[in-house]
Amino acid sequence: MARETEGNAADGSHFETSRRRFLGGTGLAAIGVVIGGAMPLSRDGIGIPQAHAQAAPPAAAPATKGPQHLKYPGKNEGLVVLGEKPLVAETPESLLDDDTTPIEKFYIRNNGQIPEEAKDPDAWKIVIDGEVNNKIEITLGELKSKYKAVTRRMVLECGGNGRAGFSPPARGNQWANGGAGCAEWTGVPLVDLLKKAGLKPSAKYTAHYSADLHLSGDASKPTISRGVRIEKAVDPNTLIVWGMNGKPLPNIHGGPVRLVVPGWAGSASQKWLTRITIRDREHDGPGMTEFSYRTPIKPMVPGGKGDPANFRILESMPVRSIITNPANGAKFAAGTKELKLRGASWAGDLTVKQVDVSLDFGASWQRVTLEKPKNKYDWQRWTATVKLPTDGYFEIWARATDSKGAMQPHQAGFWNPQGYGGNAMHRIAVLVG
Ligand SMILES: Nc1nc2c(c(=O)[nH]1)N[C@H]1C(S)=C(S)[C@@H](COP(=O)(O)O)O[C@H]1N2
Ligand SMILES: [Mo]
Repeated sequence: MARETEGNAADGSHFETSRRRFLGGTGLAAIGVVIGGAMPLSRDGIGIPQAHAQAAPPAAAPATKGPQHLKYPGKNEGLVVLGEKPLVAETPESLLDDDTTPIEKFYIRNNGQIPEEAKDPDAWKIVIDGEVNNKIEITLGELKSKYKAVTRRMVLECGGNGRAGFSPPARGNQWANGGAGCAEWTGVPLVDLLKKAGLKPSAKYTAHYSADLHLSGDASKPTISRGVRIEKAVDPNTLIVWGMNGKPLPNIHGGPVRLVVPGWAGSASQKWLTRITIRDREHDGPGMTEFSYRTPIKPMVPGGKGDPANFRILESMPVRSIITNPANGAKFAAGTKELKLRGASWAGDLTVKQVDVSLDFGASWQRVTLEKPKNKYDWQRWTATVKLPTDGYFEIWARATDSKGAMQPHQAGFWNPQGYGGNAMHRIAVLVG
């Protein structure tokens, strides 16, 4: 859908040129330049739009250095590189404006080396073993022909999404809100294979394995091997997928075949899937232990050391909303009286009940028009029209509330060493006139 055609009047091509120049820096930093460098924004103050945090890595990078853009075949150059080895790139919120995230705009998260593309995808083998009555060995070709495929639009979100909002900075890739995307996934519910294999009463947990080499090149070390409670594994929305947006799953996204465990930390969604071992206890592969994908049971002191005994596994992701149009740093003609906003929101295993926006730093809020999800685990798109009282600098804040009543906080809280669960509300800055 050509969304550009339905945006704000000021958001036409004429303006587009100047905005691009305007955004040559790092969004808000660029506004600072435009209005004379007097922007009272700091990374830790309440007035810091999260999008700014994304462009400002913790170790005080020179303020003039903008985001590094991704150069990867088939990928949009607007993606921002968070790490090169392994390759990690996030999607700026304004590039998540499509109802279904196109492959070219979908975020990338690797922990190890990217494998060579499979020469013969249908010959790819998947094994299901462990606490099952009948071990299964199946090729992708057989999986496609013998099982009934489903297609669902579902959010995949990195467990560290929102990490850049933590203060002091948490360890790991400094995601703003773009470690997430919503694609149409085609595959077979994992439960259909588990039924065929026959789960033993002792089956408690899954362990996922794949073909990507560890960064060190040591083939005996799995790059990452996470798992989920058996209840999540048998949820009909947990899929073994080979299709993304109607195309074969690209290699960079784990093709020819991966898991999609929607609503939970993306790390459970093993790419280049080769084996699922059913275990009789919580899995303990790389990414399961100590502080990895775990959050504190009792809140800990920010920046503190943390006691592994006080941590539990992160499962469902928290509620989040993003403003996808306008972009952070957008500039509008003098006299613009209203802005049309678009966004998306999602809430892990839950749905989103309400999204509100504020133009006055949270003093007053206005409810948006929120769409229903297409199917469970789809994100919910929203729109709103806000009135501008005058020309000048405005921040637009958006906050979502999930179906259980939990609302996004103003600041990322419940600090933890690896920065999970950061879902501070998204803020953007716009300049009118
Ligand atoms: N084999 C393998 N699977 C993996 C990973 C990985 O490094 N190797 N990264 C995980 C993490 S942390 C996330 S967030 C998602 C990212 O999927 P994407 O790159 O398709 O966006 O894949 C998960 N599956
Ligand atoms: Mo992730």
